[in-house]
Amino acid sequence: MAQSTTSTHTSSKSSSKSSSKNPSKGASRKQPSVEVNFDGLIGPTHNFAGLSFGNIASTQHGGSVSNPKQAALQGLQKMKRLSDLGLRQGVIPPLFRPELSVLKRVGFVGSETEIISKAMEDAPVLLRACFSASSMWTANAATVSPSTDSSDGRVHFTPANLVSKVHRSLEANDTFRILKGIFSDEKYFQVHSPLPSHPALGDEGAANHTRFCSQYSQTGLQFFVYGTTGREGDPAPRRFPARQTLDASQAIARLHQLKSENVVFAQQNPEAIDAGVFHNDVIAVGNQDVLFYHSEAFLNEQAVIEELNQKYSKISGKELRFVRVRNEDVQLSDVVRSYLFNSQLLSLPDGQSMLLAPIECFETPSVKAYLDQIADRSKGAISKVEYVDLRQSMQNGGGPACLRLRTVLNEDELAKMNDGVLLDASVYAKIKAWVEKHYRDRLEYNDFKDAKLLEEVRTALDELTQILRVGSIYPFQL
Ligand code: SUG
Repeated sequence: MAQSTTSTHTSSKSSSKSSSKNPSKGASRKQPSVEVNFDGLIGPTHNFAGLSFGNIASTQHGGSVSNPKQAALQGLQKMKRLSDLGLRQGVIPPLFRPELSVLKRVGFVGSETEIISKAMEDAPVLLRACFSASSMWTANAATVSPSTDSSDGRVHFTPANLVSKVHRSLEANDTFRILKGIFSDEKYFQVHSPLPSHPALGDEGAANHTRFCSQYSQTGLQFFVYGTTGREGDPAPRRFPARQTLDASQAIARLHQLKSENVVFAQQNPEAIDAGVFHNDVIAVGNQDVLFYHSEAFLNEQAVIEELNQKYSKISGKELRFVRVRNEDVQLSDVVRSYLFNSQLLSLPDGQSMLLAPIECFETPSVKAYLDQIADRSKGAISKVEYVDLRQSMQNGGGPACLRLRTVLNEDELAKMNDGVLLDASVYAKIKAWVEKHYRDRLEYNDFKDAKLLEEVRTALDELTQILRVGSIYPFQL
């Protein structure tokens, strides 16, 4: 299926040890940095619950039978592909689901099976929310700023509060703990608390954040895209909710100690949100000096592009490359159907840039026609395309880019993080065997009351913490 192929290299875990104990700005700047994609491993309760109003795929597939095993293997295969391409790949373990503590907090009592049966009758939406495996979409886990950009020379993480959807809001505190566990050395990393849980500070993480740079180890320009200012009279979508606010984006930039000259805030086009573009990463993707985007992505497109250009050239002395797809070439409805812009834009070790696109792009004629000519159309900014089958995640509105959290790290930082979560051939083989052993190949709503399911999940996740060497991270292990 690959439109073009690349020679493969196997990535290996970082073996370098820290040469500098002081992550001063100067020291970090001189070191080579790499982008590490941390993908969310798809959890054993992956199901189609129709929980995300405004996300068309989620609504369309609500109530269908899911295949958690296939979902996890599809996601894992994508991680393996990146690793084989010579890129650094990490794994974020799934959160434990069902999150029964929420059902207890809203008054359900009794044994686990009693709580679930009662919730099935009285609070089916909440029950579905508690079973959701939505932490797989780690582009929404946090916003990350590399040490080169932050005044204190540390890597900053802010877990997203995800207040817009109840099932997603249940992720924030656990994500905080997991990130804290992986990036625990406070000399190098700061994991902030999620922003306060209120729609006025609605934050969806890296799905609305892009960083431009000439090389990963250079200072970058951080681009925050929000859905609404929240102020009356300002442009806002009418049909579907805007999930990210300007106040939230500004708060992240402040927490991460970014300089105002290195930051651009832009509003998403409300009409795009109303067409099903619930995050900016459904309509734009950037990497290094390239922004690949659709003409309907931003309100005040011209002003946004000018500000990006101006700030980027001040930082780097170079120009950004914009690859703009017009509505005449690919209509907004095809953007949403195919998830063209939810592709991963990757810098390969040989210097080429590759778009890793969902297979649905291959199957959407206007998009396929565009991608067949991508090297010419982008004037070489995007060299080639490869397609990946992530249908299980895609049916819930999550493409390749949703499944990964990009983190730029230098050698010291790689050495200081918990490297058990970095993918190599051995970790890959262990996770694959683990999925094949523990996961079901069909799951639907009625299965939630099966007491065996909970036991299966506990046994599986307990084993996973040993494979990834993350210690006891789940409530049932404490
Ligand atoms: O938040 N879907 C997720 C998809 C997240 C995609 N992420 C990015 N674009 N970065 C969401 O809407 C659907 C769950 C369900 O309906 O069962 C869901 O949560």
